[in-house]
Amino acid sequence: MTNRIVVVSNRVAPVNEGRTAAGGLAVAVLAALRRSGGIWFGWSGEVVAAPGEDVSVTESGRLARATVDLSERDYEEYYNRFANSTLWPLFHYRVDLVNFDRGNYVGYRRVNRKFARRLAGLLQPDDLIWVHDYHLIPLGQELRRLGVRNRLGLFLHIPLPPRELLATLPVHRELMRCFSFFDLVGFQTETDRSHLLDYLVREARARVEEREGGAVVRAYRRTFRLESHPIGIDTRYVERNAAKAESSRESERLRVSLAGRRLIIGVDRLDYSKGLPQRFDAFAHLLRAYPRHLNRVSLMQIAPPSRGAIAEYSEIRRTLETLAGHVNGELADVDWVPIRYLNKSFGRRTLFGFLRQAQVGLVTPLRDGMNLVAMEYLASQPPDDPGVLVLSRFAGAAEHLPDALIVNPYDVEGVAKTIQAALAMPVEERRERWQRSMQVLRSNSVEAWFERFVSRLSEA
Ligand code: ADQ
Repeated sequence: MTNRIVVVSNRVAPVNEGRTAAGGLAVAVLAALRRSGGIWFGWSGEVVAAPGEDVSVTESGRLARATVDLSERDYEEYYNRFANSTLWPLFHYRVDLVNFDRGNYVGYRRVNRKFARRLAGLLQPDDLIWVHDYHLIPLGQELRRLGVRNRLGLFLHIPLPPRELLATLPVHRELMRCFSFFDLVGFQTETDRSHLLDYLVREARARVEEREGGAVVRAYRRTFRLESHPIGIDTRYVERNAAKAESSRESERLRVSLAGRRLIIGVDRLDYSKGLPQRFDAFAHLLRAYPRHLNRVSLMQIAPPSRGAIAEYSEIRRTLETLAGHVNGELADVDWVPIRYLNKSFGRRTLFGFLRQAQVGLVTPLRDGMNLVAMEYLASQPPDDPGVLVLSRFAGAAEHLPDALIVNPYDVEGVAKTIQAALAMPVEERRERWQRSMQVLRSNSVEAWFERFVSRLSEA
């Protein structure tokens, strides 16, 4: 008999969203929960004046969606402040952007405690509980305090920085100890896993035994495992839909507007971790250093705004507007704009159609847990004439996709040169690199990732 799975994440995707709107992760979670039976627990996305103690449960077949609302204060302290203005920049190595305030940490702990209390009431003894991401690192400890003895797993979707950066957080000791209350902690890369191991050995005198598949750690009088489990995408779905989207109205509009010119594409949430100013600089450098590309190549950067309530996010938005304005003002022609900069979202299939048309996919974050767009770009390519992925060495994806052209996003001239190499690459080499990358993506789909983690958790 398989255990029931309880997935816990900050936000719960609507169950009936289906494949069109939901991302790969939501689709994989929903598919797996439908099979095994289970619960998806988390915040409803609603901020209300006085949230009750109740959990709102909607069932659909063997799957239940269980959500709680947040108060204005919880939302601010837990979500906007501690999770997104402290942990997010710190875990992306941006110590300069960290805003730490003890009151916000208290709010973060309070919301984790509330989540634990409400979740505990829904649990059965054999449930496997799988918690996702940096919003909920203390949830394991809070559940254990309530006497929950179930198997508990945590997967961190974002990077985990080196010990010396973690130590800048005034509450690092309390926070890092929280990892020990899970039976299994999963990371996107070996690098992230090694950073936590190093922290635990040096700061908490952990004893570590490396075994096949990961490390068994003894620290804080607990035993737990640290493993790397890179996430994937729904590869077949992307391949199929990118091919279909080729003839969509939106793809046609893009094709007509390009009038035979070549396309470089970037798709990211508007976030300072994604390296967008450096990317615009690199593209401008390409045009200046190789003027034959003037009026021949465009960069289309799609970047829908996110986390608008946080100052650093409005700032990066202003920086990019100014930068795109300068480059376009300097280099545009009557019938051509170098940078098409779009602050909006598109349906997933439409997006795959756009990715398919681009000869170069430019994925150059300064730091990224994995980066699914890199994978979606590859899976969207036409097999007989695939484009080239230019990928930052600081994206987790670089550890798994060595056949991309790997760049240092801080090296503007180097990135420009690599884009030039991508644009000039002969079709045979493009095909070979693409096929090798696709083997990785096909064997590690998001479904395979989900099943692997659950199976490791059930053995933990
Ligand atoms: P994100 O930081 O959100 O995810 P990413 O991995 O690139 O980054 O995923 C973004 C998803 O949103 C992709 O599926 C993409 O197609 C979609 N998307 C982006 N812009 C869009 C637009 N304009 N319109 C429609 N869809 C858009 C976090 C971590 C990553 C990690 C993932 C999964 O920061 O490092 O890869 O979780 O673990």
